[in-house]
Amino acid sequence: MTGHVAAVDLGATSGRVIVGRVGADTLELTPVARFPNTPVPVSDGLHWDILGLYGAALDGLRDAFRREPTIRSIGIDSWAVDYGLLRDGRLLGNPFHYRDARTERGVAAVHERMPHAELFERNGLQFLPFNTLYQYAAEPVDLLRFADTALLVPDLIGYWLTGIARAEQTNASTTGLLRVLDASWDHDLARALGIPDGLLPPLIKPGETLGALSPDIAAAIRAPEDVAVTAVGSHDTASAVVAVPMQADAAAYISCGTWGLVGVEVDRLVLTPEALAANFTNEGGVDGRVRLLHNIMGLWVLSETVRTWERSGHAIDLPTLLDSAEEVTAAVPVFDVNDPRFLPPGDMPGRIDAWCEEHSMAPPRTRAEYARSIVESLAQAFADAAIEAGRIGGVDVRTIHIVGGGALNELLCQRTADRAGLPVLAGPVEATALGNILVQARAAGFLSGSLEALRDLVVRTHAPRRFDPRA
Ligand code: LRH
Repeated sequence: MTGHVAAVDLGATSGRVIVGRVGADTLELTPVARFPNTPVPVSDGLHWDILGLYGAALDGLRDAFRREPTIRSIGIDSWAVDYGLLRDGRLLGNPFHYRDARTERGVAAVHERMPHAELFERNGLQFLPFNTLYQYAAEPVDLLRFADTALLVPDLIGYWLTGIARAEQTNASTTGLLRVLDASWDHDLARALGIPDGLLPPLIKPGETLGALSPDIAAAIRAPEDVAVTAVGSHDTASAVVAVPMQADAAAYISCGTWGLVGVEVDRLVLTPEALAANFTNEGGVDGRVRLLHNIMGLWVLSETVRTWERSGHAIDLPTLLDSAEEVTAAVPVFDVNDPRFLPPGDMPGRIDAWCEEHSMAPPRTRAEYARSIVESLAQAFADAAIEAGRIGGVDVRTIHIVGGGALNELLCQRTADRAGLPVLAGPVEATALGNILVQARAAGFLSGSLEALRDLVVRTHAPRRFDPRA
């Protein structure tokens, strides 16, 4: 039996609505809407335009039901960590963007009370300055006390669609307030950090039903009223990992878009001193798996470089830029893409220059050299993290999978293979939407089985492209 489900997949630069047709031997995607996600700087900081995104998602869903009236279920995923505060169902402000500088305040406030090593024992997370608990600590105390619920972005959209407020577990694991040992809210930690623990909504697992569409929403998007919103791996990276066509005991994955999330999937927590020292995270995966991974700055460095040039009046065509990067024969600097200076928006080429000067390296000279230098630096960071993930997680990594938009960047795939000395299997590009769709389809009964069975379907329908390492 085949059936249809719809995925709302919100990325840091664009969102999409995709219809999936799924059955035992079928996994087909039909993109129905794609819309930009443009963060807005205002006087108090950098925000997401959450209402614009929600409106675009509703328009996309209406199109989806017009094309495919038999859609049974909707699933929502997005980037992690960011949230809206609500009181009596009313949103109290536009969610902040995790790249906003206010998180520095929050880090200082939290670490004064609890150092990272102690937090790691409780929540299993790598240190990232924008983990939700640091963001809460940067909020005005009165606002936190006034709010009665905090919802991460996909949970907020799910709430607006159904009227039901829940915290999906894979994304909740990125807040820093979920106990790593049993995936329940760490109310003691919240209280110790001055975060009202009443803000944390009841948890829901991927595959569980969030609820039926509210009647007014069903009417607005012309959907049958019995369509369910199903919890998926609402952290985009959790959904992407579901759809990596890998053998998890012999592979590392790189979910490469704005970020490069590099790791292995394991079935037990890795809270060792090595994991702490290497700043690896134990994020919650679908079906209780552990995503042992490390955030690498990702294609953000390249896209922000291109935006910097565009802001100064130069039109840049990305495919042409990457072609010219491939032709570069001069040595280019390999810089540390994970240096925190590359996190905020701004003049990326200038920061690369500054990094090179501080490290006594000649900076790139041409646009092609900048692009090549960024690709080489990402490839090196990816290769190192993939091998380290295997070492820390006890996985014999023989293949590296790259999924997401980065799988389209042939130079990046090839150079990652070269630098790791391992084959890279690239694709699917739409891994996040596929993972979202697979979890819904299994919940709806169009499919059955473990993650291995779901990945087997991905292998059969979306064969990856292979890049062998060159000498
Ligand atoms: C990727 C991602 C990543 C998080 C970051 C905030 O989109 O969800 O896994 O660390 O955004």
